Formats: sequence, C-alpha cells, structure tokens
Amino acid sequence: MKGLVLKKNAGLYDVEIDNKILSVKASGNVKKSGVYVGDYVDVGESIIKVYERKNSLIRPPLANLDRLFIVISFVPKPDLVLADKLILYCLCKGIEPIIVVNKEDILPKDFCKEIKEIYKGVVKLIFVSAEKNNISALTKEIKGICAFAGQSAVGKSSLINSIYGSREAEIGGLSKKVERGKQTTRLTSLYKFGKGYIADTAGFSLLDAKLVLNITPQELSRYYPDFIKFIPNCKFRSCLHDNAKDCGIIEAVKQGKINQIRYQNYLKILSELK
Ligand SMILES: Nc1nc2c(ncn2[C@@H]2O[C@H](COP(=O)(O)OP(=O)(O)OP(=O)(O)O)[C@@H](O)[C@H]2O)c(=O)[nH]1
Ligand SMILES: [Mg+2]
Ligand SMILES: [Zn+2]
Repeated sequence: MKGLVLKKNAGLYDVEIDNKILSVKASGNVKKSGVYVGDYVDVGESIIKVYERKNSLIRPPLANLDRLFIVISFVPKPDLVLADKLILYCLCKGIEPIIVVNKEDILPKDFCKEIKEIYKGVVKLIFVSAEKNNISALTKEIKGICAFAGQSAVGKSSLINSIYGSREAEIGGLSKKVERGKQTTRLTSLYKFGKGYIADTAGFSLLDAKLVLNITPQELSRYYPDFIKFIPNCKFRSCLHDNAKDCGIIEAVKQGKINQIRYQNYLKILSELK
C-alpha cells in the first residue's frame, strides 16, 4: 500500500494511507538509505520501499516539497539575503516560493510598500497576521506538500497554530532584548490541511548559500526573473553584473528598472558563491 510519511519519532513512522494513519517501522534496507518526512512509501508489515524523491532538504530532513512559504516580518528585522537565497534554492529544486509577510497588524505602511517594490515580478507576495487570525490569503495557497521557512520569531509556528486553531506547534516568545527569539521548533512533521500538507520547520534559517546552492557565479543572474530581460544588454557574455562596464543589469538598476536592494543582495550572494 502506498502512503505518505507524515512524522518520524524514535524509529517509528506515521504513514498516511487512504486517510488513515499507521505507525510503522522501516525495514532494514530502507532504514539504511533513510526515510524522510514527505516520502511516498510502500508499506507492508513495515516500510518496504521509498519512492524516488522530487527533491529533498537536509536541514530539516523533508522530501518532495511542492511549495515553500518564506516568512518575513518587520520584527525581527527581515534578512532579505536569506529570503533571496531561499527563493534561489526553490527555483533550483522545483519548489514554488511564496513570500508571506506576517504580523500585518504591526507593519508600517512604508515597510509594506518597500517589500512590494522589492519583490514585484519576482515572487508571489501575501500579507497575513497570525495574531489576528487573518490568514485566508495563506490557506488558499496550501497545495501539495508545503513548508514554512524563515528566521526565528517571524511567526512560523504561530501561523501553523492559526491554521489549525490549535496549540500543537510550540510557540516561543520573542525575546524583547535581542528581538531574535529562541529556536523552539525542532521536529518536523506534516499536518494535513484541505488537499495539502504543511510542515513546521525551523532549520532553514541556518541555510548557507554555498552548501545548498548548486549554482555557479555565472549562472546566478538567470535565477533572477527581474534581471533576465536586461541580461542581453551586457556586452560580455560572462558578465557577472558586478562591474560598471557595459553591464545591462547595472544600467537597469541606475534607471530604476531593477530594485536597488535586490541588486545589492545579488552582489552579496554572488560574492559568497565566488
Ligand atoms: N503582532 C504579532 N505578533 C506575532 C504574529 N505572529 C506571531 N507573533 C509573535 O511572534 C513571536 C514568535 O512567533 P513564533 O510563531 O514562535 O515564531 P517562529 O517563526 O515559529 O520561531 P522559531 O520556532 O524560533 O523559528 C511570538 O511572540 C508570537 O506571539 C502576528 O501576526 N502579529
Ligand atoms: Mg517555531
Ligand atoms: Zn552585466
């Protein structure tokens, strides 16, 4: 019987088969190669086969991700380099990225406007508030296997709680002093919602571009939908767009056709890839 692994706990796997959940072990040879939450598996007495993965994340271990909700907010101060890395990561792995701006209840207008300008033509952007239970823009987007990513304390667990109206995911207090919050979410499991599943994840904030992005410096700009149409204006085919000479991207930034912050963050990611 084919099923989906929803949870892993001390050698036992919760597998959903025909709307029921079975708790099973993995057979010896399957255990060796690893079973991830998100794996499609065949189950007999135990898990006997893991189907080929569309993609897999290592930290946290999660397979076959369809959509990634990249959560940012006003507090903690958004790390947009991280957000851009996550977008790149998605584009490389066949995952659809969506930026979820949480804590709409406390967002200044200027901030919303700026975020909209930065991500216009790049990625779908939605605004929600876990606190006010104003999350319909998000629940509409839950299709397939979905996960949340983003810095600690942006409200990933709060959003999941809000979706389920439960206190199942651990919520950590945002430390006032450092405005960073503590990392409270450790285990990954999938929760069913409508026709999709969502995973609570914390480890994404530890992503390191070098570790996960299998992109060469030359290829990087191809993953920028907002840059693409200006690349043919570069004089040199191998242009990295980091040098003012005859560069179509730099020209477009000057003319305000490419967002400054996106470009500056591009340069940061480029220098990490070099
Ligand atoms: N004002 C406001 N505060 C929120 C909102 N959503 C979450 N918070 C607060 O933000 C803090 C962090 O929320 P969490 O849900 O624990 O954040 P997290 O992203 O899961 O954090 P980690 O598990 O550490 O990665 C908590 O104090 C929440 O009460 C919101 O929509 N508005
Ligand atoms: Mg959390
Ligand atoms: Zn260029």
